[in-house]
Amino acid sequence: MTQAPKPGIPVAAKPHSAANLTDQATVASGWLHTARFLTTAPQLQFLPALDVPEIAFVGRSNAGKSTCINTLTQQKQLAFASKKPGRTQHINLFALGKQGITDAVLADLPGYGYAAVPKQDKIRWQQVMANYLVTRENLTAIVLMCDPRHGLTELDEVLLEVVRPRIEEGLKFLVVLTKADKLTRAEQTKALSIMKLNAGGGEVCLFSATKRQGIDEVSTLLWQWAHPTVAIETPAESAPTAIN
Ligand SMILES: Nc1nc2c(ncn2[C@@H]2O[C@H](COP(=O)(O)OP(=O)(O)OP(=O)(O)O)[C@@H](O)[C@H]2O)c(=O)[nH]1
Ligand SMILES: [Mg+2]
Repeated sequence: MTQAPKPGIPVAAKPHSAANLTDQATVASGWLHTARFLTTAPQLQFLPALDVPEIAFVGRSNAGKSTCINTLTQQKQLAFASKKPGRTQHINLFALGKQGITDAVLADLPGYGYAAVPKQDKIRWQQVMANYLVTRENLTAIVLMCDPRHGLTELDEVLLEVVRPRIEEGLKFLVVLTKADKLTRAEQTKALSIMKLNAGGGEVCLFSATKRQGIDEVSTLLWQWAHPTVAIETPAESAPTAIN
């Protein structure tokens, strides 16, 4: 029988959930820290065929994809981040996994929507990306980076249309609201709830590389997606505490 909560004392719905989340984030963060450069390619046909889960970071140019990868992996210059939009021009793959054994891959994709890019290059890139998103066989999840000050752009919507059939088939999907440090608390809450309505069942979270916000949440999700059959052992589960 469960005890009724004492008046005035807040009771957590799941007493151990916060601790478990911290443990999971620690495991996820250690795993992400193993990231190393794997390869770079101008388009899909030059990428190696892989049989481990691949998680792609996509979004508008300058949204913060490369910075997010560097933040999650705790490495300063793994992915090239820059103030100048259009810095990432290839599909860059980073391998993850302990003891040098690759068990997943992160893909940093070039951003789209940068006005100064010549039209031909824009069209070419959109085709490369659509081709990648539709046909990359080991693609397991997509992380769409979106600056909440701009919301979903027309090209974000096009991307969502392209991947919708795969999402319906089980492809995982997360919208990361980047640069949350540029918003007030109230604006963050509002941006989060609006995006939850628009994300079509995908996950949504706030993120800031500068304020180190949302890192545990995103890391844990990526770890879970890459290891769907593995449960993280928490100290409480692996080493039962003595009952006095
Ligand atoms: N304030 C703030 N700035 C950020 C954050 N994340 C990235 N930036 C800045 O945004 C700019 C673009 O970051 P990138 O990571 O290069 O963006 P990208 O999406 O990889 O850009 P492309 O490669 O051009 O598609 C850089 O000047 C970053 O320092 C953040 O969380 N907060
Ligand atoms: Mg980049």
